[in-house]
Amino acid sequence: MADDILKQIATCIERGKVNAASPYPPDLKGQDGADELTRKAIDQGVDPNEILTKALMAGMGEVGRKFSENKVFVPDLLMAAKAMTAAMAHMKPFFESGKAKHRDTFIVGTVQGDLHDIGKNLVCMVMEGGGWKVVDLGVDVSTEKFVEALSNNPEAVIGLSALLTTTMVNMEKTVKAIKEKNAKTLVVVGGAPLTDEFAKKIGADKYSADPQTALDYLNKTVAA
Ligand code: B1M
Repeated sequence: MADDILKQIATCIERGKVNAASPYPPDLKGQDGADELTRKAIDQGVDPNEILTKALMAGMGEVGRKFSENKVFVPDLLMAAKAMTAAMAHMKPFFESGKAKHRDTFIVGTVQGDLHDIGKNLVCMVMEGGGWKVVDLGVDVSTEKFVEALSNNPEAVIGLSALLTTTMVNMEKTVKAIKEKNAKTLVVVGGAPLTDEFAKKIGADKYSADPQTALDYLNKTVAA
């Protein structure tokens, strides 16, 4: 039962079926989309972590794989992202359910040249759920913008996200500028093409493969 709905959601993400009202893709016209099915799954008591990994991320992984094989194209990725965003709106209260008092400020953004924000938005939800005050600078964030945000919140920690091999290199300049501003500011980096080795090489304090690792690291490292 749970597996069925998870598969249906994954298909909606992969095919970019946002909601029942959406006419795209034509062969799914009139059927429930990622929006309604995610709501239904939550109402049926399916574990939100399973919805995230087995449906949302699985569907996104599939569309990404097909994109690599030239079987789908940028507009398909955009529709998949729209469907994922609609589904994630239902997940927000779950991730925020552990909301506690604000521990500290977490400034986060996707680095310059990079427009991918779904992973970064998940990081925001998990950090907020962990009691952090999140300052989300959005996508395509310049080094100067990160440094300016740090000037306004000198005690904050910083999170940088990148999804492209061509933009992960922009992280190095940003980490350097942050550390020049304040050598003690913690910088966590994440995103699909990154590695632990890369994070060390550019002087970041932590590579985090997923949002929970970032939260656990910061909770442990920054005194409450
Ligand atoms: Co693009 N894209 N994309 N894309 N896209 C990828 C990343 C790609 C791998 C697809 C592929 O080829 N298979 C490829 C990158 C190749 C590379 O560099 N190695 C790619 C490309 C090439 C491009 C364009 C260049 C395509 C073009 O125009 N020809 C273009 C670039 C635009 C730009 O940024 N300047 C482009 C555009 C887009 C869209 C705008 C259409 C859309 C993004 C919409 C949006 O984000 N609002 C899009 C999408 C959807 C994807 C895929 C399919 C999905 C990304 C995603 O949201 N994943 C992606 C292929 C894939 O990943 N399978 C792909 C789900 C998300 C939950 O995972 O973001 O990895 P992820 O986040 C994870 C972790 O990485 C981690 O936590 C999250 C949860 O576990 N994490 C952090 C992320 N940031 C973190 C920060 C942290 C900690 C953890 O601490 C601070």
